[in-house]
Amino acid sequence: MRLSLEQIIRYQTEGYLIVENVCSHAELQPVIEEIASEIDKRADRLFAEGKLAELYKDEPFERRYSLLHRQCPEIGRGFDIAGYLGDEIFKLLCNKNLIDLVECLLGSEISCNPIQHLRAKHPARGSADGSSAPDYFQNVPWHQDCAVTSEDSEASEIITFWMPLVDATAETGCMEVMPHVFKLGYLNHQAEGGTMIVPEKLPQVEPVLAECPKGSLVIMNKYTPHRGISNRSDIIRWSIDLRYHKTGANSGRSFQPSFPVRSSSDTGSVLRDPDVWRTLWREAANGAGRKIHRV
Ligand SMILES: O=C(O)CCC(=O)C(=O)O
Ligand SMILES: [Fe+2]
Repeated sequence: MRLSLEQIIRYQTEGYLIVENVCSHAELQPVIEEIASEIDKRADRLFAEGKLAELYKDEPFERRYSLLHRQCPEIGRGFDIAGYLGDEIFKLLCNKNLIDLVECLLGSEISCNPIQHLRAKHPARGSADGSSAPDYFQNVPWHQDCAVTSEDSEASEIITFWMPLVDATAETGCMEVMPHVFKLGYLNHQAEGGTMIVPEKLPQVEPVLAECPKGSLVIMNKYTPHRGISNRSDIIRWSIDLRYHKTGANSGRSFQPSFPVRSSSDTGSVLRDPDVWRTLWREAANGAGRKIHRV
């Protein structure tokens, strides 16, 4: 799969692009099953510890985790890509269709950036009991992804690929983006309220709703302001956000592992073994707790 010249021009002009049908539902299914089995493991452990009264085993992927999380927010502790390091998510990081698109924007020497997340945006309606995550975690405020990279990566092009595991719509809580604004470069951020552009610096630009069906992608420049809107549906808005940069460029997270996913000059350098990837993350664990915001 390739981006057309028109798509490349649109991305380079507007600072974001929605690309449909990148991964089939069949390709995403093993990733979903791996996440579901991680949830199952966590739930069984918390149940055995007496922290969960109900396991909701028959509830679907789109609902079960919220019901468990409402009973016991501890189920979400460390629940992220680097928190479970599964084979199927590793395969997705290296997915051919996805990397073909990355290649259209970055060329053929590509590394997977360690800034990568699995997000479960819970239905807003169920969270009134106050036991859920703070609002800014659920509805990510206006920010540029550059704000969570170190300053020495300013020269690096680090591109975000955001992929929902359910249809991301205005109702389920898709993203909103500000087109063209990346041209302003870095805007100051504050950590209070969740990493966000300082209110006085927020551009007065009409945002665009970035609705994105399951299997499709939102691609963003690291200076494109974006935010997540509230999930008004009754399902979880599951999504995965990944970033890629040119191999050799500063990743903005030098204390976490980047690894080559494509190379035309040295195909042997491409990391294909998830065990090696897991080892890299385990070795990086002592970097945990480092400052990841800039101002
Ligand atoms: O998933 C969201 O709502 C926000 C995600 C985001 O900010 C990102 O992927 O960079
Ligand atoms: Fe972001």
